[in-house]
Formats: sequence, C-alpha cells, structure tokens
Amino acid sequence: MAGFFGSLDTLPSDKFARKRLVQHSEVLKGRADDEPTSCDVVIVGAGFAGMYMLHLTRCLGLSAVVLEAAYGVGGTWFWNRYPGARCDVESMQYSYSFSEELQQEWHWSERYASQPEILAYANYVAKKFDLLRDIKFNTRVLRAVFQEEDCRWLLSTDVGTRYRAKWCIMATGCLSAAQTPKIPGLDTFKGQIYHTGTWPHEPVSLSGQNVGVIGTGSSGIQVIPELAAQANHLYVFQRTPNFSIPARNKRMDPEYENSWKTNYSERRKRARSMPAGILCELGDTSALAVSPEQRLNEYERRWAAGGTSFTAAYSDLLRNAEANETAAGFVREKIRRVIEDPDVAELLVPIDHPIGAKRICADTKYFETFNRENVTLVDIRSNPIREISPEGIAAGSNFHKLDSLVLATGFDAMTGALSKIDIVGREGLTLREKWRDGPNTFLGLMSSGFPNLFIVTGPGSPSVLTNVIVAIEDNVEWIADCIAHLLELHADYIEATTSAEETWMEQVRQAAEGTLYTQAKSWYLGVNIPGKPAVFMPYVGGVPAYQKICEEVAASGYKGFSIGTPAKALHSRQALLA
Ligand code: N01
Repeated sequence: MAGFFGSLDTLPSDKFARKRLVQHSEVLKGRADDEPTSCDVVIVGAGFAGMYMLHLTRCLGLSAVVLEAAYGVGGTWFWNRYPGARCDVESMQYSYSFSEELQQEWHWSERYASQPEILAYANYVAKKFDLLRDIKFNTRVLRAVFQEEDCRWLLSTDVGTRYRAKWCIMATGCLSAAQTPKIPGLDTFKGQIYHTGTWPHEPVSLSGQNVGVIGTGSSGIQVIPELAAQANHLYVFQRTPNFSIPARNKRMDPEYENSWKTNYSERRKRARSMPAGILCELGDTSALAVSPEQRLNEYERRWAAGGTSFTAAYSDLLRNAEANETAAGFVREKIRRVIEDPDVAELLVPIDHPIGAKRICADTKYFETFNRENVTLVDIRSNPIREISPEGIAAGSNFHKLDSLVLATGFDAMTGALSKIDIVGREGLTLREKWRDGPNTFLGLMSSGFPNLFIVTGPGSPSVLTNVIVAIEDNVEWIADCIAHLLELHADYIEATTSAEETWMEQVRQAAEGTLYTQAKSWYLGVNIPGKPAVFMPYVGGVPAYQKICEEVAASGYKGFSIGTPAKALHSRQALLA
C-alpha cells in the first residue's frame, strides 16, 4: 500500500523502523478521577486489528490506549475456545505480514492452526511488540460521544473510567457479537448452556452426558465431531444443511514451511493480488468451458487436497448458477457416499443455496460423525423446535432429554459489536439510528456524521470474504497513513461525505448483485438476526480492487472525505439521515 510512508516495497521490513512523529503527540495525561484520561488515539478491541493499530499508532509517535472487554488479547480467538476451533485459512497465511522478523521466527505446528495456537501467537505478538502496557483489559466500552466543540471522542466504560481522544478507532471485529436465539423456554433449561462464541475458559467435560447442539455453520461443523467423541449421546438440531469440504489438516511439513519462509514477501504480495487475499490456485476458466470429465478430475483433485479454495476451481462458480451447480452437485454426491443411512444423508445434503454463497466450511470428519451410533440428526426444518423445557428440547412431536446444550448459532456479524456501543456522532446522531436500514460507510472505514471515528474491516469493506488478517493490515495501514496526513495538515477532523458514502454503498450493492451471494440466507445479509435489515454488508469486489480504490482515495488527498477544522460547517443532521 502506498501512502504517507511510501510504498510497502521501499519500507524497511519491520515497520517499527518507521520515522516517529513525536512532535504531534498529545502526551497521555494522568488526571483526577473525575477527569477522563486523555490520549491521541483510543482503540476499541485488542484483537488482531486493535493490536496492529496500537503498534502503528506508536510508530506515529502518538499516545494510545486500547480498551478491551476480555482479560487477554486475541479478540475472536480469545472467545471462541470451543473444542475443535480451528482456522480455515492456512496458518502460513493467517498471520501478520508487517514484520519480517515475526514471520520468520514464529513456527506454526499444523497446516491449519488450532484456536489455542492462534491465541498463543496473539500473546506472543503482544509481548514482542510490548503492546500490553497500553491495553486496559476487563474494560468494556459502553458509550462513545463526539464532542463537536473540540473534535474529541469521549468514551465511557463499564468500570467507570472515561477516555478522551482525538481519534477513535473501532477494532471491534466482524464476528464478535455472539447471537443467542430467542427460543421459548431457553432460560428454563436446567443443564449447562454453552455458546461456541463465548466458550468457558475452564475445562468443560461432557462425557457421559446427553448433549444437544443447535447450529450447523462453521462453528457447529467443527464442534460436532468433538462433542460426539465425548458425549453419551449427541443430538444435532439442524435447520439448514451446509456445504463443507474436508480440511485435511496435518502437521506442518518443514519443507512447506521453509518454502514460505524463504519467499515470504513475494508470496504475501501475490496473496494480495488474489480476490480473497489468499494465495491459492485460482481457476481462470468457466466451469462450463471444460468437459464434464475434466471438471470431475479438477473437483476430485481439489477435494483430495482439502480446504475452502475448492470454490476457486473455476472463475464463475460464484457468478453463474449453472457453473455453481456442477460444484454443488459434486459435493452433494460426496456427502451421500459418506453417510450410511440414506435418509440421514438426504437431510445433510444442502439444497437451498449455491455452494459458496454462504461461507463454505472446512471440516474434520463432520459427515462421518453422523454414522456414529451415539449421534442423532434432528431435522428442525420439518419439525421446528417448539420449546425448550428444564429437561430438554421439544421438536415436532418428539422430546429430546438433554443434560447440556451447545449453541453454535453464530453472530450478529459486522455491525453487532458496534451497535452494542452507544456511538453518538455530530448533532446527537447515533450510529444505531443512522444504520437503522442497514450500515452506510465510505469504504467500510468511516461513516458520515461520525468524524474522526475509523472502523477496521467495517461493513462495506471486503473483510469477511478474505483472509481477515490481510484485510486488517490493509485497513490499519490506511488509517495510520490517513492520521499522519491529518497531522501534517494540522487538521482537526476528517469525515466521510454523504455523497461519497452513497456512491460507495451503491457500488457495494451492485458488486454483490452480480454474484450468487445474494441467493443465500446468510449472515453476510444479516438475515440470521431477527429484525436486522437485509443488506449485503461486505464488498465482494475483492482485495486488489478495494485496495486500489483505497490507495487512489488517499493519493487524491482523501477525496470523498471532508478534512478541516470545526469552524468549517459540516453537513446537517437531516442530510445525514436522508
Ligand atoms: O455461525 P453461522 P457460525 N434455531 O451463522 C443455526 C466464521 N467461523 O458461528 O442456517 C435453529 O454460520 C443456523 O441455522 P440457519 C465463519 O466466517 C470461522 O457457525 O440459519 N438454528 C446455522 O446453522 C462463519 O461463517 C471458522 O438455518 C439456528 C447456525 O445456527 C462465521 O464465523 C470457525 C437458530 C449458525 O451458523 C459464523 O459461523 C467458526 C435458531 N433460532 C466460525 N439460529 C473457521 O475459521 C441460528 N441457527 C473454520
């Protein structure tokens, strides 16, 4: 990414070496209890986005505080500790690229890293870059209010502390607000209820128990084989079957690791030239341009290799329904062949959405689990859950007696973590009010009416459709460059204009319309949350196109943003809500 610091190629490999702009720093002040703590930048969230943002903020010579609800770093990977939790992007790629030293010295033990290993990596990074001293743990931000008189954000937390900063950066994550469904009687259940997204930190033993699990998305598909191995009996309550490809996880091959480490910068660069920011074999022909035999061979080859890049086999799998059906049909047949009971197989075969239109899953022996004697698939599509009682779940005319219940019911994605906070912008406008019909941002980075408030991987950015660490690094570097630019100008504020935002959201909408993504009832659209407006939230144009636009905006002097001092009149509240 080019910008204030120059292009990445000309940067020292470790951006720690970046020149410091100490003269701009508003030194962190210790004040009396009733006074908020002042700093230049307040960052909300100590996941991968918040940690890197803190690092770059310090490189600018600015003072910063990170406010984090958890007692440790890692964000999503701090909370999602359920058995079987594992990343579906290869570990050589699912890691920071900003420090050559870091990527050389860290060793991943498996092809796909497990949650404990990713969390260990996050802690290692925090220690290596001395991040912990500026992170306030066990501190949840409740409210963030923009003060127009001096262009500062005032944040209040659940522990009674307050922070005042010129720039507020929301690094709150896309999949961090776990969603508990409103099922009648859920709160009367007398056994333990666990959510995969907020799994306990002390060991959980389910051995000898009758366990129910609701949800068969990526989390459910990972946790179900693990629960089946522990439980006396496992009941899987499935509403919608999902496509899943075998992960074929394995120990890290030292030769493979070495091939990455000797070519890291070149491979990272190539990864960023791919739509998902993941270096993979990208088919460049239509699935319909080859013979059925060639197609079958290609799908077999990719199935044997394992992993979610299965859908990268042909260029039109996510654009053309007929092409998609060739891949979907292949996977359906694979599922049928694994499951011994043909009736159970038919229930597990996804038929209501194109393959890849919902986030495709990667599994380890998921479908095989349904051949176990201690596992029962309960089809709640035809026999919906009527209620949960103290003893178990009533679905259709059956009652399933349970000792424990696991909710793998997903997240209020992309907007959930932000809407939990009272974010109040200019003229008392709240972000919740502004986004009542769906989120509006310019580039996913800022929303008009909320000056100096940046969002990392916000709605309207590619984020969840990519290797999210790539998306995070690109957004964080763009924000750091932008702040450096504002410092040079001695500007007090930056705000997305309503017209730039409208144009961008139309571009986001149009990009999604040309694809099959809109044909699935997915969390990308927000339809998993009752009452949430159905708006396709991520930008599907891919990492290179998005990065080019972001770079052009920065190079143009931040076209689409108004930059200045409070004296310059900003848009009216009416215009913002229009
Ligand atoms: O959540 P989901 P997730 N009654 O929303 C069901 C990432 N991730 O946590 O499809 C009954 O996908 C719901 O049913 P339906 C990844 O991006 C990555 O699994 O709405 N069922 C669905 O089956 C992923 O996409 C990794 O009919 C209810 C399930 O719960 C994202 O996180 C691992 C229900 C929710 O599936 C979210 O995945 C884990 C109700 N009231 C997660 N409400 C890896 O890197 C919901 N459901 C591998």
